[in-house]
Amino acid sequence: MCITKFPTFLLVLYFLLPVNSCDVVPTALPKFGFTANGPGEMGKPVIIPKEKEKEKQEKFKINQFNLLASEMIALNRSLPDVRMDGCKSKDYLKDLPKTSVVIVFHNEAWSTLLRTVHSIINRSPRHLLEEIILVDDASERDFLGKPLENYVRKLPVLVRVVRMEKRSGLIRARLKGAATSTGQVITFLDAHCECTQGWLEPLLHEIAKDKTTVVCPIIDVISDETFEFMVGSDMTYGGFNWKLNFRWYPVPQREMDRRKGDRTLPLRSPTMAGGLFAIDRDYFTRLGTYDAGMDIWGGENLEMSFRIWQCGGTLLIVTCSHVGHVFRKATPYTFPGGTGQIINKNNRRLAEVWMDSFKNFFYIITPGVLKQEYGDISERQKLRERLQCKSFKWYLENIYPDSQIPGSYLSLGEVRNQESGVCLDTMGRKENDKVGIFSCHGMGGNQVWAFTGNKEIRCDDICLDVTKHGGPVMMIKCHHMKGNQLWEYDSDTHLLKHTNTQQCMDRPKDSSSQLPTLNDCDSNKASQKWLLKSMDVPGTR
Ligand code: LR7
Ligand code: MN
Repeated sequence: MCITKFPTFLLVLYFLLPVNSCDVVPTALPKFGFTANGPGEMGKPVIIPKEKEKEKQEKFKINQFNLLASEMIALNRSLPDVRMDGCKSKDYLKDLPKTSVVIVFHNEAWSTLLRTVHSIINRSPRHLLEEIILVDDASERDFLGKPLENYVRKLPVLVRVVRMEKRSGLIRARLKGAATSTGQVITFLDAHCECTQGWLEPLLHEIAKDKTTVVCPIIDVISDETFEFMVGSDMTYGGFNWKLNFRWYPVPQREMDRRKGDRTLPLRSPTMAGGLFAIDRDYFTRLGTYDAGMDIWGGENLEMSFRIWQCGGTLLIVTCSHVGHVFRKATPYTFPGGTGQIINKNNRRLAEVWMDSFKNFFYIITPGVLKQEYGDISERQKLRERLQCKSFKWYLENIYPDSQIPGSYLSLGEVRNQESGVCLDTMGRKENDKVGIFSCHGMGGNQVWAFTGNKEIRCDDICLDVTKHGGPVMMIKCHHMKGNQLWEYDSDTHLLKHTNTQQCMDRPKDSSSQLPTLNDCDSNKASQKWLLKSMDVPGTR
């Protein structure tokens, strides 16, 4: 039966090889065994010739990356050693624990999945690798069935394929992978990664030193267009914004100072991207593994990050460890139940369990999520109590003082002009544009501002910023350095004074202008009086 799937030249091959037909790689293209100058070797980009442009575009749709390019690259392609020089001469502990590597996938491409597996096998010291576990989250591709099992059986490292009975999402699939695995450390990877020279030892070293340390490599970028391998930066770390989107932000000076400028030392990161990390098995269990009430995709990375820090652990980016990941611009698969609903549900679960009253930042900027049901969270709340985890305020103040959500704030809501009933309003404009002014509507959205303990007026990662007398008042990315983003509020006079110019926020001179201005402060002027009002978040329990 399987024979008929293959073109004649492969059939011939079949009779020459001591395997049954189903053992043959399911598509004819992905190759094992590289040649020094083959496509993509040493992480070089693969350029598809013009005449194949159409085929490229067709295949791109399947996985939302250039599948044609990926299939031209050997499954065991070579990569450059991208480590900093100081990393190459480091000594690691003698008795490092063994790891199981758990990879979950749904409809992953053959070439990217197997290139992940080969890169692990080829670049991990064998005595540190217990096994590789592939968890199939109910994929609908024939080649990920028996052919995958037959292929991995012949590899020199134990690779086990386990299957979810129905589509469950990456969170529950990882839980199954973890439960199946036996290594002392569990390393999770996405299904389209490539490990580089020396990636594993520094990760295991940090865990061996302290079992409550959770470690991530630097995530290098494998281009979704060319599969070029591009070195990731050690000068960014994980954060998040008010919408609870994971974001990379520049490593702050305090973290450089703590490491005395040595960039080869692990970096304390407020959050992790989620896909690539290693954790001690017992610590994973004690910490409450994952929230199994989360579906499909999203939110679990922040949930775990908050949990690690708030419950006494440490989250590090180990800058001597590099693993590439294919970043794509769109997801290729379906979200049963709706993309928005699933992500909102997961985010509500993490906000409700871990963020205390700071969840209001999330709710006020995306009021639509309040309608989203999020199921029973009592077990996770009990976990938080049992582990005696610290507050979210503690996390913001001690682990993430440069967060977009301020650890302390005087108000979160509208900034209302007392006299005229107009409010500061982003007008839907973005960064580097002027802030506007519009009738107060009390609905949050574009009229939500926090006056922070650091005396910024900010909406998410945007701060009100003035560079010259008389304004304009600009919306600039918050820089945490006070300067032009420093304001003072006098709750008696209601004046909002910009410190550098020593001028006060004023309503526009001419009523048709929808821009606030700065004028010399005058507490007798009603047009300079602003009410900083904290809004209620309805429906929170
Ligand atoms: O239903 C699903 N079942 C799955 O098994 C949906 C996904 N998956 C698998 C999928 O095949 C892949 O191996 O889960 C993995 C992650 O999904 P991706 O690769 O489609 O998404 P992503 O790379 O954008 O995912 C990032 O965010 C996720 C949030 O839930 C997870 O935390 C991913 O692990 C995470 N990936 C990374 O951190 C890699 C670096 C990206 C960044 C920043
Ligand atoms: Mn991914």
